[in-house]
Amino acid sequence: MENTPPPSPFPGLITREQEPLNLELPFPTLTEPVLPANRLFVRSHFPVPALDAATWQLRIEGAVSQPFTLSYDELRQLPATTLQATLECAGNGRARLTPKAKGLLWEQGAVGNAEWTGVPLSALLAQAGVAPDALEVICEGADQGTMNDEPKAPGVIAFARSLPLAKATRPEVLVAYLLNGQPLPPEHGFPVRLVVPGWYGMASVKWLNKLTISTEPYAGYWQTLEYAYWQRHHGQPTLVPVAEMQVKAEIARPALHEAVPVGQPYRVFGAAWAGESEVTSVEISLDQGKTWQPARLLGAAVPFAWRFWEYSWTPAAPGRHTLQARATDLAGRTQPTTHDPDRRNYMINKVASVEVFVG
Ligand SMILES: Nc1nc2c(c(=O)[nH]1)N[C@H]1C(S)=C(S)[C@@H](COP(=O)(O)O)O[C@H]1N2
Ligand SMILES: [Mo]
Repeated sequence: MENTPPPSPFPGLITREQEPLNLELPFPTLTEPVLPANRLFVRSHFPVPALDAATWQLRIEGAVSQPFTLSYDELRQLPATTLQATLECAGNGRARLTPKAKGLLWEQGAVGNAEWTGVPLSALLAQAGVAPDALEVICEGADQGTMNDEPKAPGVIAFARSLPLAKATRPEVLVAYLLNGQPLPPEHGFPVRLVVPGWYGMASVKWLNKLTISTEPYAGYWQTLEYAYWQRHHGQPTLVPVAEMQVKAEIARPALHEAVPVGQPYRVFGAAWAGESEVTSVEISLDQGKTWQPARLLGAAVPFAWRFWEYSWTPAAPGRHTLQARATDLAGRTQPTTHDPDRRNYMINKVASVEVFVG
């Protein structure tokens, strides 16, 4: 029918913003550890650029001995790596902050896990010959626009983030062109994006078209005015770019305010991830955090990917109950009970909490 909109290419995702496109996974619908491309959340700051793989180029320049330009076909001929990576937006969970935070109010689902294929960034850096005094790689996307919230960006800017060389040269950081074995969908960065496993999503620059190797720390819009948080250095709060994902468990089921039958076993289910580390345990509390019981980790640990977990709960009494979940990583780091205001509206990993009705 003429007046019917075309079917959504992202069935079931929650629209947080239409333009630019921002879509969230309804987390209680989680079932598969590797999500199909149309179930991955979408986070964009500008309209999706219409790019053509036949004319796309990646320029590598700056503090290098051999600047060069790479075409899509040339990139696809280089030795490739395939890996899983869980990408979480640094603002995921913002809807749970009080007082109400500024920014998109993501609930639980600005996170997803998928399989990516691409060329290790380290190979391109080696080909360019990075100068001995180089510090960072500034990674720029083809999308552009104006940022009008105060403090405003100075006119039209691109999306760009820098990666310190220590991370940029790790084997897991990919210049990716396949998502679950298929070319990237336009919304996820077609034809080529960066994938930075273990780091919050903003590091994985989509529509990648330029790498500038720099000898100075980059202080661009996306790592100062946005995606930066306070660290206390020398007694002074200092803005630092958001980087590694914090350890976190999310409860998929029961969903918030779900009705759960009394006296029957209920399968509490969710996912947990730990940035560059590994989830070593997930625990559940039914008494506001006084005591914790171990949940069961499912499947095998996959580096940089989330891990599903379950816990069998038989509620004994009707009424309101609060379920809490927390994960711990290999370094013994666990989740805080409150959000540290120094993190501003990013890196939200306070203990997950879901209120349900038993009856
Ligand atoms: N070029 C470009 N890259 C980008 C963004 C963007 O707006 N433009 N958003 C970033 C943010 S904040 C996140 S969380 C991830 C989301 O990736 P996805 O949309 O493929 O899920 O992309 C990152 N890369
Ligand atoms: Mo993000």
